[in-house]
Amino acid sequence: MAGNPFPQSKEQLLQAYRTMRTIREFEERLHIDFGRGDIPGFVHLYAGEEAAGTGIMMHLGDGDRIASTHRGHGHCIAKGVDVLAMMKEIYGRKGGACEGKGGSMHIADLDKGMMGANGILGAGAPLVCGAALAAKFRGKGEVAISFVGDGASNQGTFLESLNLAAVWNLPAIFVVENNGYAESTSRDYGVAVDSYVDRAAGFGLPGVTVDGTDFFAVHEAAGEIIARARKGGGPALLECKMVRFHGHFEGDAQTYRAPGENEHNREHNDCLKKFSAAVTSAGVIAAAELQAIDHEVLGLIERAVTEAKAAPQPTVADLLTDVYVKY
Ligand SMILES: Cc1ncc(C[n+]2csc(CCOP(=O)(O)OP(=O)(O)O)c2C)c(N)n1
Ligand SMILES: [Mg+2]
Repeated sequence: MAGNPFPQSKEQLLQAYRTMRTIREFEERLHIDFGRGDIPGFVHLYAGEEAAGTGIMMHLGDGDRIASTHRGHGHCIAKGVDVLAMMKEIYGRKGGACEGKGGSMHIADLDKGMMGANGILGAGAPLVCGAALAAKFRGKGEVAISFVGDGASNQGTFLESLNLAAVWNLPAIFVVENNGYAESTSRDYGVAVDSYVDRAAGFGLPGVTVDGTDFFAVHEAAGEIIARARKGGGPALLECKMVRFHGHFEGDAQTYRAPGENEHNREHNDCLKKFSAAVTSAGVIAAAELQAIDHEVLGLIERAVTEAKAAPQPTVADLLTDVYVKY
């Protein structure tokens, strides 16, 4: 094997691939199971967007906090939330990350610094200001990261949070996951500026735009922003341009897409294909090593679904537990 031309070690590259592949297979399986009518509630899939969550979260530890969105499965997996507990949660079963009472849009795991997915657009950004303020007082160099979609980036909560984070010089990072749509509305219909870097500048924050389907670009940009925030350098905005492979929600007929758009994205904008091509052509990882990971991941997802289906549903008595957080 040739030398490693990437800034990441081989171990880190394998970890990145495993995380992205786990998210992809988790989501593709949900797509199938939701279609069969096995899953209650609403489901929004992160397939196609894996490089963003993965490239960012690899820089974080459990003490760093994130606030996610309605499209949160990938953020959870990349932040280290247990995949078996996540599947149970989405199936609405006891033993789930929130004992089966939250479902797809409310997965949280405070021990992992995952403050929660969120069905309310823009709700994560103020939470992250609070978490970042606490981190600043603790003085251990922790950061807090808010994820927001291009549509939700118009919410007042998000814009106020940018201002607050800048005024207080918080170790807060705002990631705009720009997949080009808010439900069926094209981004250009709803956001006046072309670049989120300009929008960040209006609030006094530095901003960077990267190709969110390129793991290496995301990892590098996020690394710089996070390292600066850890040292007291203040907040920043990171825009990741990306594509979502599925509809806005499962069941979306996607009539707003151009003909062949999904096929084009799967062929040319697949972050996993790009990553695999880069590491194998550089001779750093053999295709067989990636295939071995694929095999393991499929086994994990199969086990997660089997365990979720076998787990009991919450009882009426469970309605009264975990209503208030105990400190
Ligand atoms: C405050 C609020 N307004 C509206 C909605 C309904 N809603 C759910 S997702 C969505 C679009 C979100 O688009 P974007 O922020 O780009 O995220 P994406 O779904 O593309 O990941 C809307 C309007 C909501 N959940 N919360
Ligand atoms: Mg969007």
